[in-house]
Amino acid sequence: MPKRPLIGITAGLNDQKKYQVLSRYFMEAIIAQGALPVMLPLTTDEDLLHSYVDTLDGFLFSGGADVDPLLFGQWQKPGCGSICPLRDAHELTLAKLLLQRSDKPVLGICRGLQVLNIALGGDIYQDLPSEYEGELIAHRQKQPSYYPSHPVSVTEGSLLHRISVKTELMVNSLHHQALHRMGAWQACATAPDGVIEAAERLQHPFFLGVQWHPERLYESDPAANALFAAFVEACR
Ligand SMILES: [Mn+2]
Repeated sequence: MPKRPLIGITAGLNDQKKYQVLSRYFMEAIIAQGALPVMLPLTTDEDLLHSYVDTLDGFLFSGGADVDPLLFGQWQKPGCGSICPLRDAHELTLAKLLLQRSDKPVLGICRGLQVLNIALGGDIYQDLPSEYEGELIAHRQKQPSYYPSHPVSVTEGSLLHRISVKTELMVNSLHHQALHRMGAWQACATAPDGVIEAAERLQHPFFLGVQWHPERLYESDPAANALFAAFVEACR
């Protein structure tokens, strides 16, 4: 049996702040590609996180609560949702360590995309419906979460394009925040209303984030499956 790549996955806290919580779909999507998911403890200890970065083969920044706007230089606005300061600090510390090296593939999903953008010096809309300058389509879909609800157009020649082989993808949409000012990476997919739906870092072999939830799509959608397959392959 080939060795399974070890993939660290960030997790959140439950409402009572007692248990760490992680949607099972992230772990199942990683297992489906022959890799071994490792749920990361919510720590800000740099030594401990260094050990994880050294030991594990890749890192998935998963979905979850909103990021504290103070971390990107804004006061909290009324539309901002619930915040987990410990998770913010944990993930930003981990992202900073991962940006210092290029041998550890990174995939961000939903909040994960947003956290990576903030780690790269960018910011986000705290609440799209109350802040977006243009006319929005629905990004909190009414369909079930495993159902694609809006298209995204993918930048030709991008890593995401090479993986998904298409310049238009149908994706699910379960977010009210989104990238605003870009950090030190490139947008590589946008929704019809102009909302940025994916980004990647060209200096890095695999450093990619998507706003949608491929972990709810991969069983039925070849492009979502290809995204996890390419991520795990990069981790081998
Ligand atoms: Mn969307």
